[in-house]
Amino acid sequence: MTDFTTFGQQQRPQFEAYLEQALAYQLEEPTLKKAMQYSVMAGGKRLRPLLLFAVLESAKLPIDLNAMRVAGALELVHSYSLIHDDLPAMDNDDLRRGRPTNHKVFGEAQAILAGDGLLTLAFDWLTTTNLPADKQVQLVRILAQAAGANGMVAGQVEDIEGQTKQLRLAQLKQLHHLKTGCLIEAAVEMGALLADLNPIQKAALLTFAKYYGLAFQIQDDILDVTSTAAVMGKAVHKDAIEQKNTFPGLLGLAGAQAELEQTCQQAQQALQSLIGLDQTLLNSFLSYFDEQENK
Ligand code: GRG
Repeated sequence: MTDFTTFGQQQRPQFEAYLEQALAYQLEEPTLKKAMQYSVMAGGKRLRPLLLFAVLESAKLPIDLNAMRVAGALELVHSYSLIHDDLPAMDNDDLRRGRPTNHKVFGEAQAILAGDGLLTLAFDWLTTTNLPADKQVQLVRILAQAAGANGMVAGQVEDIEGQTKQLRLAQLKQLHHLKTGCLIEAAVEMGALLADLNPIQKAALLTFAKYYGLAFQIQDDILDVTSTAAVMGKAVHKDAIEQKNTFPGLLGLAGAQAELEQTCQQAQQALQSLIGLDQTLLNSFLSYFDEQENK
């Protein structure tokens, strides 16, 4: 069984080729096409698609065109969320994935529309696979719930509102569960659905994803303090300047690092209760956090 780094190196090229070809084939309006392609094809770790693929790999199932399209839908939603998050009315960022943000290149109006186009295209993709209709409906529902008004959008609202008040640790965790965690959990849940896993396996995977998503956000907050814009491909030290609620802000840097370690252990424990699947690959996804520590 391969590890996270090797798996990513193996899967990213064919996934990106799929994205590139699907967007080139389907999109028509030239300005919108350019703006949508600009953000989707700007690199990125492709973490959510890789998580979905890893669930299939753990069940010894092939990563076929259906899986590619479903994972593509996740990446489209993720890319939309980053475009909108970077807008002046939201986080107001100039740099993303090492390049000028979408609105810096195409203007605010086109960036909003590129995000709208990506969000809706994701659901088009979920309903144009060769999967049975009932699975397509379930996939639509999982993604809509994770990305929508009780998921990522609600998290973004809480994030904006939270800027003017001091949050407690539980509130901060809930905010990030909604803003970042829900989509990570959806990736795993969609993989479990494609793999026809049983409810016990699915529950263990969702618990893993819950802690993985939280660890991901704690790490992001830590890197905002410890890393550089050159390494991260986006602005850093913004959280302190904007007096945002963060894990290092609430717990101190060492406290946030301890919280990260504990959260990774909880993710690992969830995997240990996973019966009938090879846990090695998903377990190795936790090494992402060790790699980031040196950045
Ligand atoms: C606009 C409705 C709406 C929501 C935006 C996800 C999000 C909500 C905002 C992103 C803000 C942010 C930087 C959160 C930190 C964690 C995170 C999601 C980082 C970006 O995801 P990565 O690291 O990005 O997977 P790449 O570039 O690798 O794809």
